Amino acid sequence: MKLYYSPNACSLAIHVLLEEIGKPYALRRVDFSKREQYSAEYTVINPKSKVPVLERDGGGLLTELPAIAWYLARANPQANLLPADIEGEARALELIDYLVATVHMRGFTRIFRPENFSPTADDKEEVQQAGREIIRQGFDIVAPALSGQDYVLGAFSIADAVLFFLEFWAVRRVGMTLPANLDVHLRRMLARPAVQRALAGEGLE
Ligand SMILES: N[C@@H](CCC(=O)N[C@@H](CS)C(=O)NCC(=O)O)C(=O)O
Repeated sequence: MKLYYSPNACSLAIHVLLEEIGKPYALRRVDFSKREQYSAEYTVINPKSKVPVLERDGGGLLTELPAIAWYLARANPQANLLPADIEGEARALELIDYLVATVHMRGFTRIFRPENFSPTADDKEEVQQAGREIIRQGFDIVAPALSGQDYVLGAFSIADAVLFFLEFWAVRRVGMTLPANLDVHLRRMLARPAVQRALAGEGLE
């Protein structure tokens, strides 16, 4: 398997999951600073010009973080990355969709790419502030799931890897203070050897 990634992009969640699974995989960096995601070579891999992309051993390419996370969990049941029951699996997907579609795409993207949300540069501060509010609301909605348990669905799952990169971004890229439960979750994630290997593999600490 090969992961197309960019350091400290949302592909970090998939990188963590590959480390949790523990099978051999290759990494292929997509250099955003050179706008490589828009290159002719890369748009053959992903016409959406995004990471992550997972190239499976059979050669099939898979895009979209939630789909890749779900695929890796189902293809590697021995890694216990998803609850075994249908209710638990649905809850994992419910949470991941909210985290990616709302907290990442509507929240963090407003901060990192304000120009995508307003044609006027003067609106930058307002757009970014709205992004912070969306993130804060999202984190407040998710935080109670961590009351009295170590991981969002009880046992470690793909949902924790997704929550992790958002917590990591909030602290390291935006300088936000996390709700207490998420702060503890972030520390717990940072203590996992698989997370440490993924961060080291991307040149992050
Ligand atoms: N819906 C996509 C979003 C992926 C995404 O937004 N990736 C960002 C990095 S966090 C990206 O590749 N951005 C490159 C660009 O927009 O130029 C998914 O879930 O995989």
